[in-house]
Amino acid sequence: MDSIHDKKAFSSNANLTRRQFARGTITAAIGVPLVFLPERQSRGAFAGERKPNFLIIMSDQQSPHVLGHAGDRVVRTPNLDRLAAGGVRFTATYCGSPLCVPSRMTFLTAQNCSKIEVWTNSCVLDSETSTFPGALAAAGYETVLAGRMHFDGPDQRHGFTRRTIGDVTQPHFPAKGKHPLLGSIPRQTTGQSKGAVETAGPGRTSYMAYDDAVTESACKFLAERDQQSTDKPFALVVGYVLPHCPYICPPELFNYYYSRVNVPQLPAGYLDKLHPAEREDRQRRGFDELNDEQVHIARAAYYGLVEYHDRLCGRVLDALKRTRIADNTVVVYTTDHGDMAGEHRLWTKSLFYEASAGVPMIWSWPGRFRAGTTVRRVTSLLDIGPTLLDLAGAPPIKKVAGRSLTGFFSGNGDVKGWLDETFAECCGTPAGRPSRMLREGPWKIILHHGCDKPQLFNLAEDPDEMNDRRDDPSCTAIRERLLNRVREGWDGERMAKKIAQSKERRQAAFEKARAHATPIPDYWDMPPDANIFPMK
Ligand SMILES: [Ca+2]
Repeated sequence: MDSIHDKKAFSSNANLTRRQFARGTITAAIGVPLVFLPERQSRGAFAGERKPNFLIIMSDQQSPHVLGHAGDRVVRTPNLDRLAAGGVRFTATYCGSPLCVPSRMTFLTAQNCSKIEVWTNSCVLDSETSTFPGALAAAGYETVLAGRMHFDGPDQRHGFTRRTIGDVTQPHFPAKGKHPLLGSIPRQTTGQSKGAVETAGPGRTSYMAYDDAVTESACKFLAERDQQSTDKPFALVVGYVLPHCPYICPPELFNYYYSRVNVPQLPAGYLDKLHPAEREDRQRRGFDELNDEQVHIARAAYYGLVEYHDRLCGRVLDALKRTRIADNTVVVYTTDHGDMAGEHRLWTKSLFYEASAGVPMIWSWPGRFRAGTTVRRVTSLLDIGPTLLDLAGAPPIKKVAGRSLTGFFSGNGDVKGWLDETFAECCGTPAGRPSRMLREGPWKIILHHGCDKPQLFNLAEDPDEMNDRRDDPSCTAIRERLLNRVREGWDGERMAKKIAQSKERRQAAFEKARAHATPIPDYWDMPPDANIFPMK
């Protein structure tokens, strides 16, 4: 590990004065001057002579728990661990919705689902809504998308000035029949029910082929950018589809993890005490019908996919390191939402448990951001856009829910007066109920439309969220206060109506597009033989 990024190097410097830090006069053992910036939280706090480039890696369905630096002792993620050790890691970051399209559109716009009216994978983001790629482009950035963003509808850019490779998701995805990218692998392996777990194990899928191609495309962009003499900064988003299910991974990785992963078990009586909305959801998705061996196989495959993904991230990070622009490039790693991956004996997403609604978030700018910092404050994927605009010294997008994180990147890694609060919304499964989550301090409250009582967890006392306090008499006051807060400005009935309307509109649009054989823009061509399953 590079000693400048070593946590120990910082702890041994803990007694140095603020003035010494601010002057940047301390020299690390390897002779590289450490640059410490004074604590500033204003716009453009890190603005220098040159605007920084941005490399944002966004995976799909990466559990915030299944990462070496998050404490998982089984998974091998050396590349992301190295990025975290050299940067600022956030441990309480949430997505705006634990489902692909709404999460990504809230990420791009820094606005909550109800504000942009995107709650499901059939809701289309209005092209007139401001996005951070659009705002960066207006500020002089080349905004480039290498890979997936799961845009629905005809606008496949939303502020990106170009795409280096098409998307893996077809905007005109057929409503029924075979998955266009998975050959003979059942379509439900990409879904959110027990079918995603029943077909799992060693093999290869087009999702791996896609991420290989995305990696190549991103590395090529960085190498080409290194050769160009231009002052125009870039913001490159590398959009991966892994470790999204199918829970199918290469045999060598599957075998490695099959002999190492555990099979989570539920405490006795747990299912009897479930909140009615969760009982309904579990029954509909059929997760409790899965046996231990099915859980074991899918978990091993998920771990294998995470390692496969980490290797690809390593290739992109190494490609950046080889360039002359690395020292002026901010790197961000995150995902659109997590995966329960067997925790609570649940799978995939559309749940507000930490493994599904929580996301990893790492920020790195060697020599500028304080390395080895862990931030435990409550933050959101919606904060990424405002932070990038702040670092770019660009005008912020007005009236957004996201907040700039730049104050966390220097000083002691804390921001005085930061409000530990974030909201998320969901209606992500067929026949799912509209629901809204509020995380406030140690508390998480989940309001399910049509149910009398919310779910309530205290994450400080119960980090695994096994003890719903909805009926706990000692929590009456906090429950009522949070219930009022989570109800504020939110209408589950209206949300359900709008979602139904969006489905009808989407169906009509797709029928029209198919009838006219409209070419699909920005779509990736799958190579032959991309799917092999099962595989020895
Ligand atoms: Ca997703």
